[in-house]
Amino acid sequence: MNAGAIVGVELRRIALDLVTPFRTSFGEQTSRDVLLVAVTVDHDGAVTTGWGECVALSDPHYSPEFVDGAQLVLAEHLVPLARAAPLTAEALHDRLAGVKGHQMAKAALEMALLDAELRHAGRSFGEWLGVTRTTVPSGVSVGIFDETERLLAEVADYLAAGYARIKLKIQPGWDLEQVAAVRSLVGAEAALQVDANTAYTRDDIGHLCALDEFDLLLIEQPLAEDDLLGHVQLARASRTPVCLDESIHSLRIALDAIELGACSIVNIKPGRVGGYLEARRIHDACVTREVAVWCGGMLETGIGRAANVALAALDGFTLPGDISGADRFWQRDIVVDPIVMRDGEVTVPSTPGLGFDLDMDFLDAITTATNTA
Ligand code: OSB
Ligand code: MG
Repeated sequence: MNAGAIVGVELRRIALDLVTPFRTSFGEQTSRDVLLVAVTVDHDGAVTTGWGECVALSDPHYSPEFVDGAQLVLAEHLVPLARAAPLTAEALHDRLAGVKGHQMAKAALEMALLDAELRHAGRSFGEWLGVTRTTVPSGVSVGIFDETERLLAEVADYLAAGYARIKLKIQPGWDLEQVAAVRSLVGAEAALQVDANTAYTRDDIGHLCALDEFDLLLIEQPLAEDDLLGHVQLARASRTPVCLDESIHSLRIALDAIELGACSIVNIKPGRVGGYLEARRIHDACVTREVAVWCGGMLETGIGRAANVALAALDGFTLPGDISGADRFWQRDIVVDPIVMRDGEVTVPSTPGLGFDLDMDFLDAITTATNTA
């Protein structure tokens, strides 16, 4: 696509309450303070606005990045580099390479630029990626509760709704008993997996092997982000496939983790790896190596979710993603066409851009701050 000149950037913060608190081993979310990035791009005199969403959470408890930090990095480092000369979304990764880390901030800017380019070209993200599927299976991530009964009731509701796969958040003290209870509730055939968000240590490898009897699709990120060797040791000891989330920041780390045997499945989150283009490269490399991938989620609004659904339609995404219907997290989404889960599937967007149109009245009503950069 043609290079465009960024002629305006808006950094907007919105406050969106979750329909129900979402608890993980690293904390509880009751609402999201989301940073949105709007870029106005001039392509040979035609001016288009594109939107991106930064997936960084309020506190640095999932990743080192957090929303206030991401906004500062965007305003003071990334936007000035992006504005220095016309560019395409594909060129942005290299343009920003001098800034170390800050993948989520970089990804948000790349999304906005890509959305603007695709809208200008009248192309959908799915078509640009070359996907052929029109729907993808929809999985749901289920949090931690005070009581197992509550967990079972939630899981029963999601199953009844038709979700194609259930993911349970686990932590020490909330694992074997709960997974056993859920497995007997859902039956032997149901697709079930767990996510520990780094809550265990190498000393727990024996304990984690006790999950093998529950026929899980995978265990996601049991150990620390930087404990690749620990994950190798667990993968050797257990039958449950090990999947990495927090550890994977780039294509290079993904390839190293696979080659070392630290994981046999990769959770691809575009925000965590610096954008959808790096996400695509990781997907492609995993396909070559016959490593299964799936699309993770970060409690995104309809902006991020639309793009995730298109990405997840690539052929290598052979496992259901954390791409639930918008109503799993939001009373009202910021897009006019929120994701709907039906018969265990969600539909790949086909409109120009990343695949959403904003409900501007609602967006304005929940905006807490707007800054130009
Ligand atoms: O570890 O996958 C995770 C949400 C926030 C931060 C980390 C994670 C999650 C989820 C939610 O599990 C998945 C979703 O957005 O549907
Ligand atoms: Mg995870």
